[in-house]
Amino acid sequence: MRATWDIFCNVVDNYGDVGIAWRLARGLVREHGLAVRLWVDDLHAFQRIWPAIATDADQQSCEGVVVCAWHAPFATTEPAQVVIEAFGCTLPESYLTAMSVQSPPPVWINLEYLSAEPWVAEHHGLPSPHPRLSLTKYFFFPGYTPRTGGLLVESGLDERRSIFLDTQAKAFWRQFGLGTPLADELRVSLFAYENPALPALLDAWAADTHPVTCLVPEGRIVPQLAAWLAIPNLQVGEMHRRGALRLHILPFSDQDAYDRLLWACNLNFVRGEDSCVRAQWAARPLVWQAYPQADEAHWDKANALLAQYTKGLDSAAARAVSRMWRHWNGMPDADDMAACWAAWRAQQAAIELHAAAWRDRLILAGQLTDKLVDFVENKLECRVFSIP
Ligand code: TRH
Repeated sequence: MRATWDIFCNVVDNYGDVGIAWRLARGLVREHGLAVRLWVDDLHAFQRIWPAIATDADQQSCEGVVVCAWHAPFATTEPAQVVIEAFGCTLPESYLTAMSVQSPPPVWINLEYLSAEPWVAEHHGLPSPHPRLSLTKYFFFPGYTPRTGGLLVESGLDERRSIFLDTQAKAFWRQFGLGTPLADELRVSLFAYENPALPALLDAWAADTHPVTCLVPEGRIVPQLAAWLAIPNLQVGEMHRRGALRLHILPFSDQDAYDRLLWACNLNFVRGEDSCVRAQWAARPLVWQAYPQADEAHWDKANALLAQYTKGLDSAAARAVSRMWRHWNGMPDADDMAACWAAWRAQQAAIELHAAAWRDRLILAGQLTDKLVDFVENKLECRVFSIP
């Protein structure tokens, strides 16, 4: 019989937590045929990335996943055989107690945030016994190397991307009132947190010697764009020109449609965790804005990914990528944006080639869902053998 899985997701902020939990749940059902329940405490955030989600349903089935509203207090529920606590979200106390009286107890995993920092490989898979209950939680770390939990990616993604680029890109652009890109035009997607570097980037694009079309999914930076354009009340669907720059505000799309935007653009500005990974799978150049953290911990994360990402690039191109990422993340020793953009433009061809090579290298890290299922199956087997 297939094992049952419960995934718990608390939406702290933004869309990354639920975005990752949803991608994982879908993958476990589609590629491993597992019975998955996904508990989410903010169905409104969920609906933004997956509009088929009903915000008022306590339980609904979507893409083969049973989606449950996570309310407090938590109703009495029989735990699944495998419990995934996404990003240390803290399981409901009553559920935890119910886990502890099961025999054998569920396999309990804490799915951690993704980082390219070297310590991740050492911590991946480590156990942590519960201080009171007879339960052990295992830390599962996604990562960029084979010794980590790997990266979320579904089978067939690259084939779908190729088919899209060959046969569907034209229609994709048409939905936004855009034609096929001109030979010298740069199409850029921009998904970002508020960023003091943004006005100078927009200035650089407006002053570019070739057309730059910037596509911005509706979100946190729209007020900054409105201020730069001097247009109060900037709305979805609007397009504005400044010099070489054409700025389009797009509706926030579902996760799969966002992938298509990443595939279609020449350069993607991404943020947080999930969009960053998707941009890497898109095999296009990217500029990553790490989720801002206290004590600038996100700079370590950005530098760690940069160190890996720029391997294999010649020194001028590696420097152009680093300057751009570092400036975009507000690191103090970074150059000014006009110079960063000029350097990036000068190295664009090399950076584009590298993005495709990097995508091929990412595969070596392994598919997170496969690795997680193997890890869990191994624990389930050990558990069976250890029952007296
Ligand atoms: O929304 P985010 O900023 O999420 C962040 C990070 O995950 C961060 O690590 C976490 O600690 C913090 O939240 C609380 O960025 P991220 O991770 O890229 O998630 C965005 C999700 O939204 C991703 O699944 C892609 C999806 N998305 C759409 O579905 N449609 C869209 O139009 C866009 C722009 C994004």
